[in-house]
Amino acid sequence: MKKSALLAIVVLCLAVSTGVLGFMYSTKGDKTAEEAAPMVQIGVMTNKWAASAHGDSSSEAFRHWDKEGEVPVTCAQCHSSAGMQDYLGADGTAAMTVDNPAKVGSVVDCSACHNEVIQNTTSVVFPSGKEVAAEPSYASCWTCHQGTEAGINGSLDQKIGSTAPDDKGENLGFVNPHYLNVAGIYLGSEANAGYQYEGKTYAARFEHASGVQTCTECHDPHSLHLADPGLEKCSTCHAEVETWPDQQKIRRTKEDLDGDGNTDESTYEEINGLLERELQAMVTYSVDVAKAQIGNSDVYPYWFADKNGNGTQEEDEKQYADWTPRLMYAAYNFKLVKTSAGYIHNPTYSAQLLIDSISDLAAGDSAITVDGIERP
Ligand code: HEC
Ligand code: HEC
Ligand code: HEC
Ligand code: HEC
Ligand code: HEC
Ligand SMILES: [Ca+2]
Ligand SMILES: [Ca+2]
Ligand SMILES: [Ca+2]
Repeated sequence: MKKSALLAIVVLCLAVSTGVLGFMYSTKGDKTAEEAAPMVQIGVMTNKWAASAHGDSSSEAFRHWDKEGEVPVTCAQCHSSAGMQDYLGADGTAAMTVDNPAKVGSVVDCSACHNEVIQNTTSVVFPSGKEVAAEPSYASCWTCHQGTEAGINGSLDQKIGSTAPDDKGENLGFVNPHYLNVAGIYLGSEANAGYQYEGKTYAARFEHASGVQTCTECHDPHSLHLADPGLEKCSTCHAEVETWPDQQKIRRTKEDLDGDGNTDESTYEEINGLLERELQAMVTYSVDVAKAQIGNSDVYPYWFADKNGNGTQEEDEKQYADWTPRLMYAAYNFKLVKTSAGYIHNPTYSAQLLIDSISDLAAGDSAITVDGIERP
């Protein structure tokens, strides 16, 4: 038997025996058929979940703390089911705060989403302090997929303090928005996940179209794949979509977001073009203003001192240290958009954050231009 299947059965037995799922189905009457139907459904959900990233007990997202022996309170909210219940107050502790470290070895199991608190949720609080009205069907997604930082009222403000935009300072360093902050990107200025520059206005949530608005209208909450009928649902309105990854071919709007003169590109390509252009601007600025070239990589520490200027990290090239406020804002927005599939969850907000980062770098370095870019 596969390890994941075994785990699934253990979790299911635990869940049912401790009554975690009890509130989902109150068994009325004594007809066996009536009682059996929910059990079959639970089995189907369990199988889908066991094959998903949430049920993958070997993943780094759940194994990272094995050596320490416990998941600390600052991480447990999203990396352990017990931590999530502690955060929600579903375990009898205070709500909105994780009171105890969690045992290692747990995943995002049934009880993370199926509990009394989630079932009665009416709003979710984001790292910026913004509280946004939410329904139970996606409140759990928003609670974990909200990152650990805010562009406004977060560590960026604290670290930068009154340092001038192009100055270096002792406290400066990369502020990491963390992974898959999809709810933050999706909500735009309603959650302030991005660093929003003064004097600019930002898009609110991505008002997409009926039936593809919320997390769980698009994602099956158990398999995490696109909910049945999958990409066919997109085809009704986006004829260019036939099979995966055709969602990356979608285009509705016409602005030349990345300013490369090509307006026939897909939204995915425009956002990628902007990411490339922003990275290029960061490199130029780092050489001209910070006097030390920066490089980007997908793995920790994400930003390194590119001493030989070849764009890749060599062994002797350590974590980047020559930060200025402008470079910090740009690096924060870059990682946020890059790791949240911004093109699909909120293309307008994503483009605005990247474009304004490029404009701000240009204000500090006349070698950088925003030529051709059309801000949506
Ligand atoms: C608000 C929710 C939240 C909090 C709090 C949080 N994380 Fe995460 N973290 C996530 C999500 C969601 C992912 C999924 C990443 C993925 O699938 O790539 C993740 C992924 C990770 C990963 C795996 C990256 C990989 O390579 O797959 C590590 C390591 C990690 N987080 C460390 C931490 C640490 C350390 C803390 C505490 C200081 C923490 N996280 C706090 C939500 C959170
Ligand atoms: C990431 C969150 C999440 C996890 C983990 C999760 N579920 Fe669900 N589940 C949901 C959501 C959301 C719904 C749909 C509820 C709604 O539409 O209000 C749902 C619906 C269900 C339903 C159908 C109920 C109905 O009325 O249609 C069953 C049965 C179910 N889940 C069982 C499980 C089991 C068993 C597990 C663990 C193996 C599990 N779920 C794990 C979020 C989750
Ligand atoms: C208790 C925290 C928690 C909740 C609740 C939660 N997630 Fe996750 N989610 C995570 C973590 C942690 C990962 C990374 C798991 C891994 O790497 O195996 C993840 C992974 C994912 C992935 C896969 C990403 C990838 O890289 O393949 C998707 C999609 C996803 N979640 C969507 C959702 C949706 C939709 C909901 C709500 C129904 C939800 N999540 C609720 C914590 C959570
Ligand atoms: C319009 C449908 C739609 C909605 C609404 C939606 N998603 Fe997605 N999501 C997608 C598609 C499609 C992808 C795959 C994008 C790709 O890989 O090109 C995706 C990818 C993801 C990923 C993986 C990102 C990665 O880089 O691997 C996560 C996590 C996720 N979505 C979570 C959520 C959460 C949480 C919500 C609600 C705030 C949400 N999604 C709302 C369609 C949607
Ligand atoms: C009911 C019709 C409808 C369905 C179904 C639909 N969309 Fe859309 N989509 C739209 C409309 C209308 C827009 C333009 C919205 C706007 O710009 O305000 C859009 C815009 C988009 C964009 C941004 C395009 C741009 O140029 O900015 C993406 C990406 C996208 N949809 C992906 C998807 C995916 C993936 C699915 C399937 C999971 C899907 N859509 C399903 C109607 C739909
Ligand atoms: Ca608590
Ligand atoms: Ca273009
Ligand atoms: Ca190098």
